[in-house]
Amino acid sequence: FGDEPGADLLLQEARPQLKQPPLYKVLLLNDDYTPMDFVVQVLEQFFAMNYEQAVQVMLHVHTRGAGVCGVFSRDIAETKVTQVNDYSRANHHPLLCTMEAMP
Ligand code: TYC
Repeated sequence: FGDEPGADLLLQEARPQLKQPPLYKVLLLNDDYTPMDFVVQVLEQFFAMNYEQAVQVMLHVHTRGAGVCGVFSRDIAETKVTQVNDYSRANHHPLLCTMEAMP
């Protein structure tokens, strides 16, 4: 079995990592109802942005329809999406956060 794929794993040898774990963009979507200051607060709280960065991203989303909040591993991206959507719903805003695999 010496030249089968994975044979080195059966022999308990280390193999150099050929693929990095996939990365995901976390996106905010625009809507007509969520207050701008709430979106800025979300970007500061959940994405560690300073006020100036947060305003810039919020205005990008407001004018273009969607925008990137950050790029993360799948687990971290899923957690951000859930936290932002739960927080928005708890505050009765329709703000939507989603994620997208990077090419
Ligand atoms: N469009 C919203 C307004 O005019 C502001 C807003 C910005 C909402 C970004 C969502 O992801 C968003 N109040």
